[in-house]
Amino acid sequence: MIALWNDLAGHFHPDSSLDYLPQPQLRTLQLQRLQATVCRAYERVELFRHRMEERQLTPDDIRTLEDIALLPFSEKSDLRDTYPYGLFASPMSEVVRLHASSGTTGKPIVVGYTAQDMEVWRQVMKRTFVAAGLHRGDIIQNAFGYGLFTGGLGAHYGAEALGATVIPISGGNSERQIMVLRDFGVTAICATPSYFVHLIEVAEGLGIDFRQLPLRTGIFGAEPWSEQMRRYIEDKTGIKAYDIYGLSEIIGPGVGAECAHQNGLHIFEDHFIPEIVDPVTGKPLPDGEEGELVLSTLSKEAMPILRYRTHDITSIITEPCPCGRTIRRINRISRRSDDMFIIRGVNVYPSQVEAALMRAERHLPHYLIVLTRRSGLDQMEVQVEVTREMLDDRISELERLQERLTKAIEDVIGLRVQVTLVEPHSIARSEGKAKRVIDKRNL
Ligand code: DLL
Repeated sequence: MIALWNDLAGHFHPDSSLDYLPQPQLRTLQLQRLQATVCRAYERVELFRHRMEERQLTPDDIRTLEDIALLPFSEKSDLRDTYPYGLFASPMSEVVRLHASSGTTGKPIVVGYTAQDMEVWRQVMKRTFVAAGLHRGDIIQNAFGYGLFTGGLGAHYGAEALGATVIPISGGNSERQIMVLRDFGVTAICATPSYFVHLIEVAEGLGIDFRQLPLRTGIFGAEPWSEQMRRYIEDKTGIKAYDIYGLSEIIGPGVGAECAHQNGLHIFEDHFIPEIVDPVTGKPLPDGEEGELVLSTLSKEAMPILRYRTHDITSIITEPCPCGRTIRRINRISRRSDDMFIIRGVNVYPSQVEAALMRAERHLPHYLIVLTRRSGLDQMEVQVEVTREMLDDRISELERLQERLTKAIEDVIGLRVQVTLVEPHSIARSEGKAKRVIDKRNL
């Protein structure tokens, strides 16, 4: 079986033609790779072998793609419990790269890559850039953080594979970012959407208009952002803003990406199998239904992952994309199942609040949700930054704005919450993933 693995692994196509493989061929390739991955995980990773044995499964039971549903799930806690290298299927002598993701609690999770995994990563990131219309000759400012976070180096290697010029600026130092954007003839930028919104503001402060620059494409991901936020970015800057998706456990960025139609993210299905399951029962849901995304890797050597519960909520789009890519799409990930908080019995997701706010007032992208508890009752406050010009408005206009935002949120979540208008720049900006919720209820 390992021989089959090596044989398959040796035949990665170095271009993006795999995006257009006829479906039957794609499914055959997926099945071969799934079978090889299951073998590798079973033979080399104790946790997967043990879980399969518990279900009296052997790799030979995976005969069709549908049989994937027989396999056990894996979770972030599995990576924590086996920290640091317990899920590795390759000896350290073959692992050429490590990344880690800190998460919110406790130990980080550690992920590893062989040289072959690095090549796959380069290729899926190259395909990500191609899908967004980038090519050799583009000058890409890579403002994803470099380091243990997968965003910076993942995008870097993909940009090089594309043959573009990459500027490895990483996140932060915003004024220098704007200088580089202006002076280096940058045509595309990679960043978290929240950091790019911050850069728009810094540029405005410096009197620089993005529309006057060669910049035409933004590659944004690593955190949820709404369609309204995309519109804000595109309107303000005249660029096209593309959504890209990925997670460290699976490879980093490069799991899925939008094409020119900006209508869902194509999953690189020759390397990853997406499933949608009910977040509570774990039962597979039919295509088109919303649920939790579960991903399996098909070609990872160092850390093959079977049926990983991402906690990201989305659905599979079944209609073919007008771009002609045969790899299927998922809808934008607007929320995570574990993002949800409950206020007075109502389930609320931060992304609902963002969408409501920006629908009501499209030029106020800086907000923060603060949860507190008063006399045993949960309270939710939404702080929204107003612009300098608004500060000159009459009080009554600010009151009207506040009421409009309150109503917009109420319409979406069904609860009247406190909306507080706050001064420009009073909400902390992030260089990476934005923190949208501060929960003070258990302090
Ligand atoms: O955020 C990898 C990445 C880097 C993706 C750069 C895109 C661009 P992690 O730090 O492990 O990896 O975080 C993964 O971030 O499970 C989602 O909850 C969230 N996420 C990533 N991309 C998106 C997106 C990187 N486009 C977690 N929309 C994932 C919404 C996203 N959420």
